[in-house]
Order: sequence, then C-alpha cells, then structure tokens
Amino acid sequence: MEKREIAGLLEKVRKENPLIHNITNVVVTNFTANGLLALGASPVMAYAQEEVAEMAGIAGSLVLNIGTLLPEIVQSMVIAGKAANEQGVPVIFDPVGAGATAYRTETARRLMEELEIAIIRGNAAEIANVAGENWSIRGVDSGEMAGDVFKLAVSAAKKLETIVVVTGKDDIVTDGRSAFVIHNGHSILTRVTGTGCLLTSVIGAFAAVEKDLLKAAAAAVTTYGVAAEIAAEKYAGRGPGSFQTEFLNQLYLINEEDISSKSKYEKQEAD
Ligand code: ATP
Ligand code: TZP
Ligand code: MG
Ligand code: MG
Repeated sequence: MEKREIAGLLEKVRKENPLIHNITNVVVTNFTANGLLALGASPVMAYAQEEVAEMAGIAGSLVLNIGTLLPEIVQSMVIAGKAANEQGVPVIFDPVGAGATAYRTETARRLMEELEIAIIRGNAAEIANVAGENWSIRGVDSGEMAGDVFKLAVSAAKKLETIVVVTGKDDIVTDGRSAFVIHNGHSILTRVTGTGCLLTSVIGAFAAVEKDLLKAAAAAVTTYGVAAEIAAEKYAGRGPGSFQTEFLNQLYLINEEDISSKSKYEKQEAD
C-alpha cells in the first residue's frame, strides 16, 4: 500500500461522507460522533430493536462495541448485524473488555459466531480472549503484554476467519495471510478514554469507502496514528484534556503531506 493510497482513501471518506451506524458504549458516544464528524464521516447512534435493521441497511458500515453491554443491546446488535450482512454492509466489531468477565467473553464470541464480522479491532488481550486464548485483562484496559502480538493477530485472523486489528504501541492489521505493522500513534492515547473505540469507528468509515478491507483497515489505523502524533507534538505535554481537543482538530486537518512525511508501516507475509 502506497502512502498516497492512504491519503486517497481519506479523501474518499471526506468526499463521500459515509453514514456510520454505531451501536456503542455510553462512555464514548459523544467522542465517537465528534471524531467521525471531524474526519469527514457521518455518525449515527441507534439502539432500538424497532429501528436498527433499517438504519444498518442504509449505512456505509455498522460498528458494534460491547463496552457497556446490556442484554437488550446485544439483541439489537444481532438484529442490526444480520440486516447489515444481508445488505452487504461491512460489520466492524470492538470486543471491549472481552476476557474481563464471562458475560463479555461469551457475548463477543456469540457475535463472532452469529454474524459475519468483517473486521475485529481490540487490544491484544481482548483479541486473544475472543479467539479462545487466555490473556490477562483488567476492566477494559489490557494488562502486561506477554507473548508475540504479531503471531496472536495472525492466528486470530485464521481462526476467526476475519480481518484482525490488534492495537497497542505497534498496531497489526492482518487477514491471516499478509499483515501491515504500523508504528504510528502516541502513548498519551491511552490516557483518553474511547481512543480505541473511536479508532474502531474510523476503521468503519474507511471500510465504507474501500472494498479491500485489509487496505481500508490499515489506512484507517495509519491515518489515526499520524493525527495522534501531530496532536501530541503540540499538546501531549499539557496533558490528556488538551491532547483530546487537539486530536479532534488533527482528524479534521490531517492531509496527504502529513501522511507522506510521518506514516511508518511495513507489509509482511504472515506465514
Ligand atoms: P486499551 O484499553 O488497552 O488502551 P484501546 O481499546 O483503548 O485499548 P489501544 O490499544 O489503546 O485501544 O489503541 C488506541 C490507539 O492508541 C491506537 O491508535 C494505538 O496505536 C494507540 N496506542 C496505544 N498504546 C500506544 C502506545 N504505547 N504508543 C503509541 N500508540 C499507542
Ligand atoms: N468502560 C466501559 S467502556 C469504556 C470504559 C472506560 C471505554 C473504553 O474505551 P477504549 O477506547 O477501549 O479506551
Ligand atoms: Mg484505551
Ligand atoms: Mg478498547
């Protein structure tokens, strides 16, 4: 993937302004909507069982996030996901906190089984737990990373038969055959809640405008990491509050020149 292709997909998001249907958690709703708007996509949050099939059917992508799950919301996710699958709308999944409680782990695995998930994005512990491995996780934040994250991402992609995005200091995007390793981002992102959840929705925005979903996911993660780096250069020293505001600004301002000069990634064969 050339750097100009990443910029081209960002331009496509801004031009096409895709509708992104989010069924997400109560912590990150506003931040997610503002982040998608800043980037150039059009967010909508809709949860009622009476309307989710209709909304998912007209969306460019559907983003499911189990951060504050409730049984009724899980049912809405299944209804929305099935409608999206029928209409060919890509479904992107964030298994927030999978592994922290049995309910989260079981729900994440159930959604993976009942729906065709196009892309799953989480930290290493979440992805490991969805894929049936037992990595430690406390609450919604990943614990110490013991283990090979690259191998984990590839084996999870093969097992779950989907595109896997594992984020952390470095990010891995893989379909189990080839993988992008992306080195952008900044540690201050871990001090603002919802930066992982917003990334999952940003992946949804890129997936809405590009059929090659491996490329779409890698472009989204790279764009996001570069925007975070620019925001951090300006404001990380002042703390998470100033960074969060500047990060939204940079999702709006980031351009081809920024991506060309700052993006750092390589493509590797998975086997
Ligand atoms: P967690 O709860 O474990 O923080 P998360 O769902 O919030 O998980 P992250 O893994 O933090 O998601 O990823 C969100 C963004 O933060 C990604 O763009 C990722 O590259 C970036 N990121 C996370 N940790 C670091 C780090 N130490 N250095 C640079 N970027 C990071
Ligand atoms: N609790 C339930 S969901 C949530 C918290 C704190 C937000 C998690 O956001 P992220 O993007 O995984 O940091
Ligand atoms: Mg986080
Ligand atoms: Mg998360």
